[in-house]
Amino acid sequence: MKIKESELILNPDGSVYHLQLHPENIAETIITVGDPDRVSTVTNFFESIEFSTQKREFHTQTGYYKNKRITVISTGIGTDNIDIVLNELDALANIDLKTRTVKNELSSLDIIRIGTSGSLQENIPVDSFVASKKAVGFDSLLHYYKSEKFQDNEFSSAIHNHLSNERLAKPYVINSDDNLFDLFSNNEKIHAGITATNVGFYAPQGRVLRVKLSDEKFVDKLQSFNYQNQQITNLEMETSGIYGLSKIFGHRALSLNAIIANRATGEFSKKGKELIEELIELTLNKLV
Ligand code: R1P
Repeated sequence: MKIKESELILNPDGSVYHLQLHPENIAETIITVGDPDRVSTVTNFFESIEFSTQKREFHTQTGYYKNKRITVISTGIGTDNIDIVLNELDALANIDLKTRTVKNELSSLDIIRIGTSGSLQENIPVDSFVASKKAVGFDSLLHYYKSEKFQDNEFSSAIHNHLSNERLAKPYVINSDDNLFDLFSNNEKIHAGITATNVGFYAPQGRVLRVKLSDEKFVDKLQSFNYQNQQITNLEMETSGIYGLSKIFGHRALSLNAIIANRATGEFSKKGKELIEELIELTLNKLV
């Protein structure tokens, strides 16, 4: 079935609408970062860059690291942007843009987020790393997609009951790709974690500057949640969307977090730039 022009929007040059990419511009391994400037922090490690473009917050470069072709793309902040990036990457991989039809043979991408995050637990200190085994999405993105079979409903009910706040939608819970997770789990600096994703940086992550929160105990409750010895380790703004849409589309995803703040102790990293560079180099060397 042909997908209408209003649904799959292409630019006059045939590239996908927001990312401004053609199918040949992307590799099968994709690294996502939030900050457009972080794209070149990653590709500075590359031997060569074959392609670069930027539209809005979506900066993309494709090149080679130790002979492996990798695309690095910035998503900007939040799961609303993740909806755009994941759908357009999937369209590049799995839709014939000329005929506007889904390809008969679908392909899977490896999608690895390298981002920053705040730890919720004292034992996950500033300047460490978290690989997200699960994502808990408070953002509602996945509720718009048919996705029930990919969700961990028991975990989701447990956290929803623990938070006991009827204003909040029930969070969706999605696992990382097992193989990608295992690749990063045998490193002593990387903690295995459960990452909560929310729609904002301030009240949705329990930060108070000038006005009160609707639930002053939101972060306390996230910190005290314990389900079958599993705790929520960190908070950020993209992982659940990446995990949810990757599962639905048949891609493999992993989120790697550089812990730059600790919400339990109030500390903030003094070497954020070096920390993210260390995580980038570690990630690239695991992927080759
Ligand atoms: C907020 O400052 C941003 O930082 C974190 C959050 O998820 C949010 O995008 O990740 P990045 O450093 O990858 O952008």
